[in-house]
Amino acid sequence: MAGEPQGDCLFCKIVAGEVPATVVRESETTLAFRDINPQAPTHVLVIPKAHHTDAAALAAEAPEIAADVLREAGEIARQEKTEDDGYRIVFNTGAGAGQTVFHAHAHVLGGRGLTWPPG
Ligand code: D5M
Repeated sequence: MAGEPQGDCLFCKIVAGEVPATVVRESETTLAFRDINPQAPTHVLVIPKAHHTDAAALAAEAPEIAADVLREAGEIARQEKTEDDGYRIVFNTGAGAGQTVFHAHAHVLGGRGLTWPPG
């Protein structure tokens, strides 16, 4: 069921404390931790604590929490001092777009010049 923890989900295990992560922010509904394979000086993942498979599912199933994820992403940019130079919030959605973990997550990337279009 939407929002319920999934036993085989890596990010549910991070929320449960069963897999370690470098947590940088936490709210009642969200957790933010450093990406294990950083693509920029700042590369933080913001996830809903509840399990939703991707950003679109999150927005449909729990729109308030989708808003929490976006607000936390902005707070991370401020905390990491990437706000003034610009930063990127990315939701890879679907395997074809590079999504490898099917628990919604925002990548917050900053601290270097970011080109467009992305690869
Ligand atoms: O992004 C999934 C991201 O999750 C990818 O950038 C690596 C990251 N990842 C995978 N395992 C971990 C752990 N254990 N800690 C922190 N970050 C992790 P996607 O958009 O699905 O490709």
